[in-house]
Amino acid sequence: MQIQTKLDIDITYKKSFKSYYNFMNLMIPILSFIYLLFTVTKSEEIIVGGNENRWTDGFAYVNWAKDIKFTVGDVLVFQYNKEKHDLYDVNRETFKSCNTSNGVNAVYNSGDDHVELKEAKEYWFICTFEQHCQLGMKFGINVSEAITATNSPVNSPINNSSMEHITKRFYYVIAIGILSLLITIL
Ligand SMILES: [Cu+2]
Repeated sequence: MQIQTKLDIDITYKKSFKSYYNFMNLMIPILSFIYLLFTVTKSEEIIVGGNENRWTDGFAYVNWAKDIKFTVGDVLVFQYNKEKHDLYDVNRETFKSCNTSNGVNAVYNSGDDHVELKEAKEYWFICTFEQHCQLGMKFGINVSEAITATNSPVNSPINNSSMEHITKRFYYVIAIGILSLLITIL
């Protein structure tokens, strides 16, 4: 009789233990999905040239920029020695010619410029010191519209950039799913 009771308690305990994990197994992917929805549009600060190079001469910014997807809301961070460099936001023609007598949208020279990409369009940046622009201290980017969870039409075509954002989060959800599955098995 005593043994029977102990066994009953054991089974009850195991059952509640199991149902706790079943609950978590369900909740984790759901919470992950909610997280995914709310983080798709998260903007990023992007250090131009990366941590090692920043904004300087003798670095191929065109190559650096071509591997990055820029979306509206991202902030470009230009850090440089302001005695040696500056930053001009220009149009395509001025980008090509490096002649700033016209086609200048904005001039920055603080040495730590944070440029928010407010519109889905092409942006062109150059340095006007010496021959820096001609030697490659310049780049252009194509900024795409950020997809938001709330206001994007369901059937709108998804651009590559936002797709990449979603894919990253998708892998995160898969990883969490596998993890919670392992917890349940163990
Ligand atoms: Cu320069």
